[in-house]
Amino acid sequence: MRDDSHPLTRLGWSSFFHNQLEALGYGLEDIARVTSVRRGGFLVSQGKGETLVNASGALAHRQGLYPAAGDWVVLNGSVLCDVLPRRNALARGAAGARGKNDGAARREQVMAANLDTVLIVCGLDQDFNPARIERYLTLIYNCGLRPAIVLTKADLHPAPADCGVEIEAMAFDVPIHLISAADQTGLAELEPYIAPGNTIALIGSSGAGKSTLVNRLAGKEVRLAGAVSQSDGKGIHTTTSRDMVFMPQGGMIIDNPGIREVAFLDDQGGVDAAFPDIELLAKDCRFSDCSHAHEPGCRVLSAVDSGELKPERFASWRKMKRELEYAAQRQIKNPERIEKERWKGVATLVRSIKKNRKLGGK
Ligand SMILES: Nc1nc2c(ncn2[C@@H]2O[C@H](COP(=O)(O)OP(=O)(O)O)[C@@H](O)[C@H]2O)c(=O)[nH]1
Ligand SMILES: [Mg+2]
Ligand SMILES: [Zn+2]
Repeated sequence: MRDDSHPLTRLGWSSFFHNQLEALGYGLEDIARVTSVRRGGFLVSQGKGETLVNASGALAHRQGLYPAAGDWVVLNGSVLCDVLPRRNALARGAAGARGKNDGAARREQVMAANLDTVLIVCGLDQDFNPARIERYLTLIYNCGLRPAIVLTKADLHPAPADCGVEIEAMAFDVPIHLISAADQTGLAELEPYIAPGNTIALIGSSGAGKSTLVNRLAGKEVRLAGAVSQSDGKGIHTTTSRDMVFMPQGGMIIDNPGIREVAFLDDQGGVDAAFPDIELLAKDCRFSDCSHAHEPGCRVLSAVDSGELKPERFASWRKMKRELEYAAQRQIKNPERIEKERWKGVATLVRSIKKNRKLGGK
């Protein structure tokens, strides 16, 4: 669909979703986008204001289809009755599930759907933590999403550029933006991410500076930004809802889609994508299935010995691999797999139609 005047286009509607409509039997007038997930229902928009709706009972029982912020949904009057297949989704295991041997680890939770970019926001105060950025990168890659890194509060650091260089060394091709919301430097670099129709999500720890960033980009106070709590040094949770903010630039920002703890889904190649230096070395290991633990002729271990690969870097790779192995054992479903399962039926149908055509044509 290339009808720029349609109100849904402003919300990010694209041919990807439009092409599904006919097969699913829905009309464009039934479509809305979820802008907020509330205790009492869902806020949705069709391009003119927002309305509160409830999910149908049938939808509530379909696993993996609980609507998230950014989802395109189908309305039947004021009832949300279906979720359109997602282009992508930011998802993790249920909060607090890491390391616990209960059913919670199996449940994956979609935090935000249909995103163009995920911005990792990290403050250059006590929040600065390269290992955490690595974890976020892996999560984003595993979800098939595109990351960018925002190092904010540059005004609080004596040598902010050094932090940029340090992150650059581990994040390779990921764009890095050094900004300060306080003195408004570097903000212009972020404008392309929120160009008309684009949707981004901001992730980062509480107190990192996400809401302040949204406010500066919006040019007014649209989010509640809070001080870092004095008592425990952790940020107080000033962001309780998962709201989508409509930016004057024409794009949409989902501020803080509820990550408190990154619990990993099974490895979709995300670790390798986040550690291309180690992957490159591993190509020269004597054994192709080398685990880089004790094997003779291991190129990765020799690089650690020679100082070519930093021991901390190697340690965080090992830690990540261990966590992913653990998560994989839990048989967690990822959103991509849920989508695949959903479409398997359709694909089988299409194949059988093609086959019949071929046979008929002979
Ligand atoms: N000095 C400085 N403080 C900032 C900056 N950005 C945010 N802050 C402060 O950091 C605290 C947490 O910010 P907030 O936006 O609420 O973080 P959030 O939890 O990630 O949304 C607030 O006290 C902000 O005023 C910045 O660029 N420089
Ligand atoms: Mg906030
Ligand atoms: Zn090896």
